[in-house]
Amino acid sequence: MRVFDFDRAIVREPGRSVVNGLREDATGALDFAEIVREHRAYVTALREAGLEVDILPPLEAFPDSVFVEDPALVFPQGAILMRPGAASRQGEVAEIEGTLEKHFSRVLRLRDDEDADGGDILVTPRAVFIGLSARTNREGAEALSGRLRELGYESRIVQAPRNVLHLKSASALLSEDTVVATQALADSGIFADFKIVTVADGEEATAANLVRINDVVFVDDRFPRTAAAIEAKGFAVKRLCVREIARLDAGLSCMSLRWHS
Ligand code: CIR
Repeated sequence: MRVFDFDRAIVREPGRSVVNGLREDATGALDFAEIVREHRAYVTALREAGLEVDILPPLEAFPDSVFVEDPALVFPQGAILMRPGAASRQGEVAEIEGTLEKHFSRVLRLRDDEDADGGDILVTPRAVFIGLSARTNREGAEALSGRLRELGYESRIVQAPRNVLHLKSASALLSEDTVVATQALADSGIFADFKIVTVADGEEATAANLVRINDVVFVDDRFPRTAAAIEAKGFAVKRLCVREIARLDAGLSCMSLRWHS
């Protein structure tokens, strides 16, 4: 089985409070109805890709809880409850714990001072990359490395780019030996063991905030030239609109937890 072979996913519907979610650029009001439309289209795309999707109810007390990728990590061998680096998101962990216990017989945990967001974790067949960022600290990264070892995974702690929220805001796995990344991340050498498709000139770093699911790569439709570069390498691409969701510093990987049961 490949690390991007999935048959199950967990998502959470956005609550009305999602418009108050964290964002670097807080200019302009967010459009709740549009966020709901984009989220629904994403869930439909997951189903079309062959996944059975567990849809959790909205949590108004946690505006960013639609981004279920951050409070947990999931693998066929078990799940790890993370410790989001943003204070307003830490309660999301307890909210998803019961769902994970329902799906996984092993659920591992981090301690309170061990901050790590799922958005900083890039799973590859060679190692699980853990990005140090404003949300993932050294203590969190090292503790997570230990939990991953318990599940049978080797990890590598790397520096996430400073101009984006998470490591996976600017990189993703495309195949067992290929990643997509910004030119700056490619130049940093962290992906020296991989073939690299770089984000097209003139497109934002977040063009690499995409996700491979089974045989299809979900790409943000604002980035046609990066999508074309991925297609040119022989990958099937599904273009999805996440314009409004992207205003919350989020993208295609953030909205689901995916695993093979
Ligand atoms: C946050 O700042 O936490 C949310 N507004 C966006 C989280 C995006 N999550 C992800 O990239 N995994």
